[in-house]
Amino acid sequence: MKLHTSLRAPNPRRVDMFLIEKGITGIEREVYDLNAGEHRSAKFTAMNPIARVPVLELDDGRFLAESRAICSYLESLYPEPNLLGVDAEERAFIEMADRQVELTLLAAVANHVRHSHPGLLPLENPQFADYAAEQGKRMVAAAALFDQLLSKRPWMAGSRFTIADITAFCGLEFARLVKFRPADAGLKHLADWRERVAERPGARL
Ligand SMILES: N[C@@H](CCC(=O)N[C@@H](CS)C(=O)NCC(=O)O)C(=O)O
Repeated sequence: MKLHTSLRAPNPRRVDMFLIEKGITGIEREVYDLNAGEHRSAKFTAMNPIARVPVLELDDGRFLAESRAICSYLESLYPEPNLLGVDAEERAFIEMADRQVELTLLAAVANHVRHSHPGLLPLENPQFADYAAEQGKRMVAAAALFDQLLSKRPWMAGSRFTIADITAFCGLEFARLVKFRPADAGLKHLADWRERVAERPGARL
């Protein structure tokens, strides 16, 4: 297998953190410079027509895109430690939590950063300030929502660390580019959770 990826981007980071948490090593990597547009090359879009990283090249020559799909595939090959759920019920609830984190928090962070940070102009051109501002509000609202959820449970999907925590952590790390930090926003439960995740090996990228 070979991972086609990039540095400092939240979705590639989700897969990298997943790999570390599961102790999976030895996967070859090819790193693309997104700001230089390397992922828009004919070579890359032949692997993933929507020109997004990460992409996992399988040993049979097929290309698997989408961070969550890549993680699901890797979990089927390397079941332990389990991060996606041990039975149908737990898998469904972890997927629910992960999708809610992705579609609210991570999406709002990504849209806000992409439309407001000058360093993202090569990827998001034109940038729309009004849209950035609205997405910034949604980012804060989503963070507040998960802060409330974490007052009732220790981890994003319930009682144990799962892929939903990886998705949320990678989203919040990307938000640091616009200086958004749960602790500064007074979101104590989210800040405490973030500190616990930051101590994990997968967080030290
Ligand atoms: N839903 C996709 C999103 C992938 C994605 O948006 N990747 C970003 C980096 S975090 C990217 O490739 N951006 C390139 C671009 O915007 O041109 C996934 O989960 O992998």
